Order: sequence, then C-alpha cells, then structure tokens
Amino acid sequence: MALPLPRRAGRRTNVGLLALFLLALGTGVLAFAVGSPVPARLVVAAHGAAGLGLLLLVPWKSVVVRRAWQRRPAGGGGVSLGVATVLTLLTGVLHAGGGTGPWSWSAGVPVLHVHVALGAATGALLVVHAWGRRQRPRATDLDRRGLLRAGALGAGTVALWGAGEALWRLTGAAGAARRATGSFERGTDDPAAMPVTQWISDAVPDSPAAELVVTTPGRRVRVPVGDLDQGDVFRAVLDCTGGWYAVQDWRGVRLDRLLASVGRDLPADGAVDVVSVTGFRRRLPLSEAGGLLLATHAAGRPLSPGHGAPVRLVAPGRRGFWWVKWVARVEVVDAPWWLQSPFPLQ
Ligand code: HEM
Ligand SMILES: Nc1nc2c(c(=O)[nH]1)N[C@H]1C(S)=C(S)[C@@H](COP(=O)(O)O)O[C@H]1N2
Ligand SMILES: [Mo]
Repeated sequence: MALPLPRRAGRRTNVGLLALFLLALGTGVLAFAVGSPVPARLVVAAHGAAGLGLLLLVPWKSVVVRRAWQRRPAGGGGVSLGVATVLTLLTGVLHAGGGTGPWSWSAGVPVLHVHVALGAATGALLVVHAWGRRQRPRATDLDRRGLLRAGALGAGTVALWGAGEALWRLTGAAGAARRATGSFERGTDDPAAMPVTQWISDAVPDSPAAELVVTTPGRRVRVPVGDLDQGDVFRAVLDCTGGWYAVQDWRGVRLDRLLASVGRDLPADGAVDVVSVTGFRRRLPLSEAGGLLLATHAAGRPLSPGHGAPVRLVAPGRRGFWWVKWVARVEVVDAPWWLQSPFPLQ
C-alpha cells in the first residue's frame, strides 16, 4: 500500500518533473549550439543531470500515478509520455557510455539521432500531458522547506550524473574518452576514416564548383579553385552533432586574406555568407574572418567529394553544421550575423 502522501506532495513532484524536463530539453538544444569546451562541458553536464534526475522522482511520481488511476482509468497520454521518457533516457545513456560500440552506429543511424528524435517526441507528449493538468507554482514552493527540497533534488541529480561518469571510467567504457560536447573521436588525421555527414537533407553534388565567387561591397571576383591553396594551415576539430569528432590539419586560404585580396571597404560590423552549390548556407561575423579557413586539403590530401571538394569552410570552435561543404559563393553582407535560422534548414 502506498504512503498516503499529502496532496501538495503530488503537486510538488509534478512541478519538479516539469522543471527537469524543461531543463533537459533546453540544454539538449543548447548542447547542439555550443562548440567550445568549457560552455559545452557545463551544458552537457546539466543536460545529463537533468535527464537522469527524472529517475529520482519516480518513487513519488508512481504514488501520484496510482492515486490518479484509482480515480479514473489511465488516459491523457501519460503512458506514452512515460514510455517515451524511458526510451529517451535509455538512448541518451547508451550514447554517453557506448560511443563507437555496435549499439551506437547500428544500421548507420547514430544512437544520438534516435535520442534527439525521442527527446523531441517526449517534449510534444509533455505539452499534451501537462496542458489540462496545470500545476501552479505557489509562494510556499520558495519557502525554506521548498528550497531545501529543490536543493536536495539538484544535488541528487548532479550526484547521479557523477555516478554515471565514474561508472564509464571504472569500467573502461568508451564514454570515458568522449569530448566535452559528448562526441567520440573518429578519423583524426585520417580523413578517409572520418564519417561523411549531411545535416538534414543535403547530398553530395554531381558537379562541384570550378570557381569561387567572392562578393565584397561593390566588387565581384571569380577565383579559380586552384588558386585557393595558399598554404594557410589550421589544426582544428570538426565536431558533428551526430556524436563524433575528428582533428585534422586543414589547408587552404584564410578568409580574411581572401577577402582582403578582393575588396577594401569591408563593413566593420558586417557578416559573411558562405553558400554551398547545394544552397546550404551559414552567416558568420566578418570580425572572425581571421579565424576561418576555406580549405581545399585535409591531412595533406585534396578533400574527397563527400568531405566538401573542392573547397569547404573550416570554423574552429563551431559545431559541424557551420563547416559548409562545396562552397560556391562567399558574400560580404552589411547585416548582423545572427539574422539567420539558428540551425540550417536543409
Ligand atoms: C526530455 C528530453 C530529453 C531527456 C530526458 C534527455 C536525457 C538525456 C540523458 C539522461 C543523457 C545521458 C547523459 C549521461 O549519461 O551523462 C542524454 C545525453 C545527450 N542528450 Fe539528451 N535528453 C533529452 C533531449 C535531448 C535533445 C532534444 C537533445 C538535442 C537536441 C539532446 C542531446 C543530447 C546529447 C548531445 C547527449 C550526449 C551528452 C553526453 O554525452 O553526456 N537530448 N540525454
Ligand atoms: N553543404 C553542406 N555542408 C555541410 C553539411 C551539409 O549537409 N551540407 N553538413 C554539415 C555537418 S552537420 C557536418 S558535421 C559537416 C560534416 O563534414 P564531413 O561530411 O566532411 O565529415 O559538414 C557540414 N557541412
Ligand atoms: Mo553534423
């Protein structure tokens, strides 16, 4: 027989679950946007902690559920939400611990993609489930006891996440070696062993560009791709949101040098559009052009078609979806770089 918990305990449990769900969803999306190690570490740790923390409230939630089922039969999408949540947690942990194991890359679909799809489904089911069951926060949630409870829950979630990390290390699981973003190493210094990845729907073009069209205010220049290998070398990490990363020596021409050779009056706070023959595009701040490379080579060899031949963008510190492949056009624009979709649309 379940403990006869007071009504308010049920409401608090639901509010706690909702907070953890929203935190997991928010940090999950953020985890795809961050590229540099320190913010990535924080976001990814918060994501793992929030997700795993849902498990801590299972004993209380099961009381709430049993009580509700005594009043009326199961309904309102609660069961599907529960199943989706368990599968989301399972695939998240499978990715975090398993890495390149058979579970992670079976049928060519990274388990992380399955996780993200399940996470999105969980989010949708959560809206349906919580809609007619508004649990209003109360002032007493922030009294001393309320804060103590929230603090205990927070500490518990972090402890659970830490236990997971310790487990990967103690068992020697591949997960112990993943990057701050959660990605696993694949094909460092060996581009042929690096996965070929498209963001959503793009495909390797049949006829790659033979020249690069560079546009600056008042000028348009066609640069033969053969002229783009200027010997500028960046050693940089390509980190795909599909859960893998690779370090390569990329060679080509620094974007600021290329733009300077074409035009003079570059807008001080402008941006630069890097556009693929396929239409895939990203806009970056012009002020960062000195840290960007248009690469024709990786590890001393010309890029393969899959990896962006004849020329691709190398954007150190940014996630893979910024590294536009098969670049056909580079255009300086007098517009803020953030005026674009936060993630590519194709
Ligand atoms: C309700 C929704 C979600 C829940 C409950 C959830 C939960 C989890 C859990 C428990 C882990 C394993 C963490 C660990 O073992 O350390 C994980 C990993 C991960 N999740 Fe989610 N997740 C959700 C949605 C998402 C979404 C929408 C995204 C991306 C758009 C995402 C991206 C990731 C990434 C990148 C990892 C790997 C992090 C790592 O290696 O530590 N998740 N998730
Ligand atoms: N034109 C174009 N460029 C693209 C993509 C794409 O779909 N189309 N995918 C991006 C993503 S998500 C990643 S991770 C890298 C993958 O580079 P690779 O295939 O050389 O490993 O390319 C990026 N550049
Ligand atoms: Mo990617």
